[in-house]
Amino acid sequence: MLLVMTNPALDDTSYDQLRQLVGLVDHDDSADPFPVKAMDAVVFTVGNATQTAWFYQSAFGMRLVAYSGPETGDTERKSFVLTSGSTRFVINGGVRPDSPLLDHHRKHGDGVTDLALEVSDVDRCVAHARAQGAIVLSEPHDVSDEHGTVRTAAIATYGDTRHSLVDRSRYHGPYLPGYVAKEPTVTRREGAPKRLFQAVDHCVGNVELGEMDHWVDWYHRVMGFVNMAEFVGDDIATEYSALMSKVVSNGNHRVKFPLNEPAVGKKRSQIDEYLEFYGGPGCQHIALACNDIITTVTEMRAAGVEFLSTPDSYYDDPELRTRIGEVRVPIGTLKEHGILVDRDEDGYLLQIFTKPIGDRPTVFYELIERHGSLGFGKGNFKALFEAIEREQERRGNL
Ligand code: TYF
Ligand code: FE
Repeated sequence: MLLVMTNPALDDTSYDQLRQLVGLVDHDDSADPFPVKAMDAVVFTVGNATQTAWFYQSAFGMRLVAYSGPETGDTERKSFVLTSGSTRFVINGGVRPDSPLLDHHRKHGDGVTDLALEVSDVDRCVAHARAQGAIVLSEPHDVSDEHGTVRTAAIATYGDTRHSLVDRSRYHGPYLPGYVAKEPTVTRREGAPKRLFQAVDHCVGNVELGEMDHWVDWYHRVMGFVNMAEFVGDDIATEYSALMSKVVSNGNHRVKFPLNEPAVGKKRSQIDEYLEFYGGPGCQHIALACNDIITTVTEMRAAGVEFLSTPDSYYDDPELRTRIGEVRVPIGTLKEHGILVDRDEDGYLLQIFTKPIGDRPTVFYELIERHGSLGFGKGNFKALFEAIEREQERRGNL
């Protein structure tokens, strides 16, 4: 059965829209050992949740929808919930000096603590995960308020990152019990697009040298995820990327997790730089699926978001045109905005990458507009990794 969750707390995004946006494939999940519907939320721990919630409203055009904090009875932390289409971000910050969130922040800086997954049977998923040796951080339990009941649990993944498992089928509140609905604190400019992105396309993890295959195997065994075709192997690694990468996904590709490890190359790996500054493995980038990447980049740039620059030679390469064929905008427009383009047997995609968004050279974003392609921009790896290395060099970390 092909069903998309119609989650009352999120804007509806139809199955057909998602199919194009994130590259869904047909899949019957009735025999899956750990059926995953979608990302429930990307949960961040940051040094200043109040200002980060402001950033995601003003620069990423997200809608503030829920809040929990001292004013609502949570004396430990402030927590802001923002959405954009089917995307949900939760931004947490510690209020008291002894908050464990502040310990997390001291160690990792601003980062992703939880890639929360929406599932329909929390108990079944946890039982399977435990049998496969996963560490259960929180046993299945109900949390309730006047809006209903959520059943949830959590398992550990790479580094200090976790996967909360959330069944919200019996819940109608703005996020989780304890949260109150919150009005936006930033007024949208008149005429601004309704939203700048619609869905999370993929979430990438950086792991230690030699650990990538362990985590690929972990996602196979624990979550029943499958390998996607795209990977960065030895050949590309030694030539220019300085990283190896494999992609795992749930059956219908709604949830995709590329996993990177550093490779010993000519230069110091960007993954080593991440691991040093994050203080271990963690989430490296979140790719956001857009309907109109040109408008999104224009809006985000105007709000101060910095993107990696692509050299003119990328667009002036006579082979580019034959490689990509017809795309929906002229190459000149892509060049003007620094947007990369790649084509494979299924179609094409447009993509662009931000610089790291915090103080540490760790977490960044990708914007992606898919037109049939189910890949990750393999044809752009060289140009992309060279752009990342230019930034690494500017930071003195190459
Ligand atoms: O997610 C991906 O695979 C692409 C390419 O450090 C990529 O966005 C891979 C590794 C990396 C940056 C981008
Ligand atoms: Fe990516």
